[in-house]
Amino acid sequence: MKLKIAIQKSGRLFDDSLRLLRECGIEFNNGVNKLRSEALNFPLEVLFLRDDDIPQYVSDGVADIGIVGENVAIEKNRDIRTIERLGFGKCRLSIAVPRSFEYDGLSVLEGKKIATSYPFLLGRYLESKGVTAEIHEISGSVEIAPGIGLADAICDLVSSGSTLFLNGLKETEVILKSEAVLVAHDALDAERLAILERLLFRIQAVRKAKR
Ligand code: PRT
Ligand code: ZN
Repeated sequence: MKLKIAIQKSGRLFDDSLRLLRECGIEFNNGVNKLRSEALNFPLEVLFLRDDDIPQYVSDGVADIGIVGENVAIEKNRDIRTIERLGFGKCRLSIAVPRSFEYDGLSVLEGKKIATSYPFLLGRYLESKGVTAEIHEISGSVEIAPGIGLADAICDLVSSGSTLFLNGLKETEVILKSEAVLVAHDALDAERLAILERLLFRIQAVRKAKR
């Protein structure tokens, strides 16, 4: 019996996800085919997937656990449990408007068009604040939307802020502070739970040693 963990195949979370497992003392064959890989010294099998697919694979039980940005974990709105915050992949999901836009509070976005890849998180936030806006879902290059007349504002991930700056935008509201999280299927059997406990113990030890 092996616990199956889904991690991002390539992208911003790939290196740190694999590094965390290695720091937990888990070794892998190099020359893995990058679809799946079995640990040599721990009952763990790694599945390499697109980050967007990880919540579904974990809720369906194809993977038992996964490492994914909290932004993706919440946006996909699947039945999964967040087990542990992992301290890397930090960013924020923010609303931004053109620099010339006179912004004096969220209510100025009433009736406006906001482009985002995070319609669920944005919709939930606007609703909690009692603001009604038109959410325009696009899958990439969100930050160019205001410049080409597609939207009045955007809601996207920000880390340094330089992408916003380069596109003439300013950040006005932070709606989520995100980092990579360990998520789990919500009904793991006892055998899998026992392996997860062992893994979690090591992850927590690694995280403590870094503080
Ligand atoms: O191929 P796959 O679908 O797996 O990858 P992806 O392209 O969807 O995701 P990827 O690798 O870009 O990001 C994976 C995760 O990293 C995200 O879900 C976040 O949890 C986290 N993360 C951390 C970020 C950033 N920082 C980040 N800055 N994800 C994206 N960005 C982008 C942002 O969208 C914007 O375009 O970087 C740009 C802004 O960066 P700054 O530094 O200019 O502000
Ligand atoms: Zn993705």
